[in-house]
Amino acid sequence: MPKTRNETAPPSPAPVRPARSASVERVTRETNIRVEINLDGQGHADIRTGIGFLDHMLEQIARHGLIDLMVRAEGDLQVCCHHTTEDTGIAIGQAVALALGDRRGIVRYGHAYLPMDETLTRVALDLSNRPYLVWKVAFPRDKIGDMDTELFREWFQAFAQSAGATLHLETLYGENSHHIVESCYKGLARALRTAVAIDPRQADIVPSTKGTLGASMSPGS
Ligand SMILES: [Mn+2]
Repeated sequence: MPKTRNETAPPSPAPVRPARSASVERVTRETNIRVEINLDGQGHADIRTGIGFLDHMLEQIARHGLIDLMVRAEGDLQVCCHHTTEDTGIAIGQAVALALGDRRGIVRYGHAYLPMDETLTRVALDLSNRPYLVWKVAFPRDKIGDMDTELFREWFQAFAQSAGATLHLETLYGENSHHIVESCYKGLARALRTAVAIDPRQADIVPSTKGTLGASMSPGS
């Protein structure tokens, strides 16, 4: 008896998930920002904010998060770095939230202990759609390059708010301000990499007992 087509057909391949990508354009009287993100990328960074040190930090998110990230920012740097810093946090957070969609299948939680020479920072992240920042980071110096170190809290607050993330950062010890802030961005990158990953055991499930992590969810999930 001849074999049927089904008996000889190779097993069908696992369905391929489309890459989770998004783009955001955010224009105000203070800044003009464009962001493109691919959460399933390879860590490619193409960042130009007009602030060299901020570029260096945002590149860490891409490289250590395995996220492809393009950022173009034209801000009122003649005023100071404040608006450009804060608004890149908003726009990158928005892009992460858009790319995550209904957050189905994600691991949701991520954390990292990030050493950098004498500095150790702990980052814990919940992509809960419940924005909250805990910031226990202090800098010995007021400035790094052109940037006031107090601006980094603004960046992480803006990111947590617009990404819909509960985000806790604490520098446990450290002396060099450059290392301290860089450990925060690298720690965020590592925590994000874990939290946005698709968990194969719950790939079609929204990881909440409420059944939703969507934008219109009520508090308490
Ligand atoms: Mn550095």
